[in-house]
Amino acid sequence: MKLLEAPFVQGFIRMCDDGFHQNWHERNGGNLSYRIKSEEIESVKEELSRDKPWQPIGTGVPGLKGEYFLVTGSGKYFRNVILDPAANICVVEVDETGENYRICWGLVDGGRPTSELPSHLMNHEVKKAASGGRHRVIYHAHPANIIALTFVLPLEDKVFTRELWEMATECPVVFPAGVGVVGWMVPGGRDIAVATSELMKRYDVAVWTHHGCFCSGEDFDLTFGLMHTVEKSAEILVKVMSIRPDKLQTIRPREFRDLAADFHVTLPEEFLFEK
Ligand code: 2HA
Ligand code: ZN
Repeated sequence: MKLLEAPFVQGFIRMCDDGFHQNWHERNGGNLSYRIKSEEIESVKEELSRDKPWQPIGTGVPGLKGEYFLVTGSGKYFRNVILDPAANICVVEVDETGENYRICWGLVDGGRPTSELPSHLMNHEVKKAASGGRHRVIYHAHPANIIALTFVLPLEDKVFTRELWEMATECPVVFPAGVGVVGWMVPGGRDIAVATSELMKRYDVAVWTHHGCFCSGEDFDLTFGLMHTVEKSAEILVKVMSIRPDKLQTIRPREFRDLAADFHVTLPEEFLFEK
């Protein structure tokens, strides 16, 4: 099969374009990675090269040794992915030590995989283990309302989780584990990767203070839908806070428990505190 026609590549390209049209990817902002299934990589193997040098990831991901990923390129713009995927995204392979990667396809005009490769791969390693191999997509975006909230809410998991849950009845069903918050850190390196992947052991969503958001999911629909739901909820909260300083009514802890019972989700009691 032609790599560019493979359904997983088409799904990846569509998600980049959808994210751009949501206004989550100004300039070269954001990055996306997909852990490719063995039958998918097998179906495109004629187009994979073994000639490029191994390069250090900058962290160790032994749980991903031998795996292949489709990832956006460092400095590349999401808005250009649909026009020229081969110049803006790439397939990378992780070596048998989990310390190095090499480019097997793409970035035809040169370049490197996303500057957030350490965060993506450490999150993949954690989510692969935590989900029994089901999670395959890690998505980083810069949605304006989530970022805005990091200036006005305390940077605590329990505050972000509870406020975002209250903004739409679907939210506790879509992200029942809640939302983790990473304080401000320099992006692109191992430290922020470690902090994020620590939160990802428990959550599918991590907010990066004054920067953006990371989401993890099983496929492109679920992961894009998760970012979309969190950002929509943040938008409602920004509107509510703009209209008046306090809510006249909201969803109460008892109502969250009723919802959890009917929708068969478990909501941690620590997020159902009385206010
Ligand atoms: O520019 O979003 O976090 C890509 C990024 C870095
Ligand atoms: Zn970013």
